[in-house]
Amino acid sequence: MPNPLYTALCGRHNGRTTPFLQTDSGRVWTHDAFLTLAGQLAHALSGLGLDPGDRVALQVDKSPQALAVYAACVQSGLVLVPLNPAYTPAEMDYFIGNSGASLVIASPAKAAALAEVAARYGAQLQTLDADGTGTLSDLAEGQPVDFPTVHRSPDDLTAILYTSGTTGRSKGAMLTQGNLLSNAQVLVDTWAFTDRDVLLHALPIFHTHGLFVATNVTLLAGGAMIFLPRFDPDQIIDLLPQATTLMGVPTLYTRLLDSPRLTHATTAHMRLFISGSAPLLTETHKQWTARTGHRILERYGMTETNMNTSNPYHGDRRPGTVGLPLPGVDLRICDGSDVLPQGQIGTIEVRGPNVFAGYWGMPEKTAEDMRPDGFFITGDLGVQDADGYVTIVGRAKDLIICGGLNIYPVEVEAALDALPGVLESAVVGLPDADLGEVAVAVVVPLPGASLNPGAMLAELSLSLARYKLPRRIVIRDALPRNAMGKVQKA
Ligand code: MLC
Ligand code: AMP
Repeated sequence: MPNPLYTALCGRHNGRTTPFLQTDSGRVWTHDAFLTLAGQLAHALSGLGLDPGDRVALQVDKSPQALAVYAACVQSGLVLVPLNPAYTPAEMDYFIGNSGASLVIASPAKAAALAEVAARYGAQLQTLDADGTGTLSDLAEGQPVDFPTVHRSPDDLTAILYTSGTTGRSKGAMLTQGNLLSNAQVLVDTWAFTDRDVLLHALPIFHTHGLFVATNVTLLAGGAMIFLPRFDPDQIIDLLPQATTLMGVPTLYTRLLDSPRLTHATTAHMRLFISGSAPLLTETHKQWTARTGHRILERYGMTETNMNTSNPYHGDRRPGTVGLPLPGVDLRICDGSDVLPQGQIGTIEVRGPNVFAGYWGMPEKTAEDMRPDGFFITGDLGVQDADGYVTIVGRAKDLIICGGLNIYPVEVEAALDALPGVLESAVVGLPDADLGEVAVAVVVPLPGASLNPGAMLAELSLSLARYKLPRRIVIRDALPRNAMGKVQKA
């Protein structure tokens, strides 16, 4: 049955005994072994009564088995909803309820806390641990290895990825088969990936970067990944001689630069270093070149759009820019509904087969961000030079990107404001050499109230994932406001 994404990424690897995943324990999953597991998982999922189009919420630690759940969902037409293991049960409540997930796959350690949430929404619960064991694996074991691939068209949904809104609750970005496949094809060509590539994979697999960019590109090219549970600079440097490519957020590159072991010699086997998800400082780019002889290739993307621009593989990789619009991507710089002439700063808008199908169950939010002619308003501020290179100069959206993870001030402010004794708060991003930006909160107490930042953070951690917690809480009598009464975060 036609299923363009599964056919392109996986179908042709059946029976291939070439390495696909190598873990840090030394275990190697061949392409065939990976697809066998995915097929068995697809049988297990369909045995649970799941039908094509049903949502599967996946909140587990990174493992080859977790990645195989993704392949199983693609093959069986299920819609994957990958979620950060750092999310608290309170945050999960929203994602499970909003996505209408039929199944929640959780790590065993979280299963008890999530069972109640899953039950509230009528979802089933299965477990999958970092070592690949769990009730889901038990169900998959012994299943037939060939699963009849479910018919899908390019417009059918493959995944919903939640991206917090700058106002209101998180929005589920609906990504179709066509979005993911078109982008993977363009990236394989643009970055010259082949079946000889070995990608060092040290990113989480609940985001576009680690899940789609890294994995889809590798599967499509027929290459392999060294699949690491987390980022450890020393381990990466040990493994560089076995790899050809690395994809990372800027923090990975700055942490690698901190190691004296990063040299021309240790990176000699590498073909390409790619950075994205947050701004790579020109300084980092230059230091990297001086230390290794390699020019980091920076690209720009979003959950809603996959990858939009990239510096060229063969041409001039310009530090401080995110390169040129990818083939098939239309990009323009706008001020409101006016398209600005080249050289002027405005909001970046993009259109193309990479752009998502809208926000799950939120047609009005989709309409706010989508122009009638199909351009998506990214909320990033940029400028394009005469050669077409795009530079991102800021964000129109109130967003902090900390180590490649997004923190939405409005969400943290709402949690702070709900604490006893708090009148109001503002969360701002401050520059940070390691993480790019970190969140700092300025909090105004109610008259007569006395606030304890440590106790406030402990309280916040019950509802918010730890990476969203402000690094510092500063107590002030008032927030600076402009004549309109708007808080002056700058
Ligand atoms: C970890 N912590 C963070 C954090 N990462 N806090 C803020 N921001 C982060 N990014 C916190 C943890 O909660 C923990 O707190 C403490 O720091 C140490 O945790 P850790 O797990 O040891 O951290 P570390 O391994 O150092 O992780 C840092 C990191 C990681 C940079 C390697 O955050 C990471 O892998 N980031 C990549 C995210 C990513 O893939 N983004 C792509 C989005 S897709 P405590 O209190 O518990 O000690 C996208 C589109 C596109 O943007 O264009 O690609
Ligand atoms: P997310 O919502 O997690 O997909 O984050 C997308 C946002 O990350 C974009 O809208 C940009 O603000 C930012 N981003 C991604 N890549 C880059 C980059 N290379 N340079 C600067 N910002 C980036």
